[in-house]
Amino acid sequence: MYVYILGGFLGSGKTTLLMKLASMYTKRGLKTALLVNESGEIGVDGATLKAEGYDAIELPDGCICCSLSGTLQSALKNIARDIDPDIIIVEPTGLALPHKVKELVHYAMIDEEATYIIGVADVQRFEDLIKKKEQFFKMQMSGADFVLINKCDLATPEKIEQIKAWIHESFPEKPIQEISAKTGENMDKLYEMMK
Ligand SMILES: Nc1nc2c(ncn2[C@@H]2O[C@H](COP(=O)(O)OP(=O)(O)OP(=O)(O)O)[C@@H](O)[C@H]2O)c(=O)[nH]1
Ligand SMILES: [Mg+2]
Repeated sequence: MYVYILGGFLGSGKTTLLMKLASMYTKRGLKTALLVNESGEIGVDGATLKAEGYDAIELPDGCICCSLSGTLQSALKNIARDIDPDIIIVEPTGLALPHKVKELVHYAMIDEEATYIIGVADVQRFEDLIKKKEQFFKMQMSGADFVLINKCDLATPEKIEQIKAWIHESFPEKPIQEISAKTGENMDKLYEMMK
């Protein structure tokens, strides 16, 4: 069982990406369960995800990396026991610290093969976020196994390169990939990275 945690600020595109990944894995015959701690604009809730045919659990309001840590852990255990998926994708809120979520996953699950954090950065709001919350952004990305620059359909190649360079300077060891979770651009490359 592989666990993917989508880490990124409010509105960066985590839910959009979650839906794309879920459909990609399901099409490839992998049983995928979704765990969302949603506070989002798109408002995809557990019921919607279930209606789309996914095994989905929606966690109540609150943050799964702090006040809801116990709820997260029991949800993970229930998913493993009742659904036994190949893949679990977890979307914390945009204010959560994904490395804390990862620690909780480790404590909760004895049979997970690997847990990865996918960092999601928003090309459109990048400069603004760095201006206002640089430290928080760095903390959110610090545990990421790789960083996605999302919404690349909205930016020029030069802009994308600038952001890539900035992220590379802060995290030289992390692979960086630009994608559009909306149009599906480079999702094939992401899939390769996730294997
Ligand atoms: N153009 C474009 N818009 C995108 C892309 N990904 C997400 N969006 C839009 O950005 C907005 C926020 O996307 P969400 O997927 O809800 O972002 P989120 O990270 O789940 O948001 P929170 O759960 O509130 O933190 C929505 O209006 C999406 O349609 C993208 O690749 N390109
Ligand atoms: Mg969301």
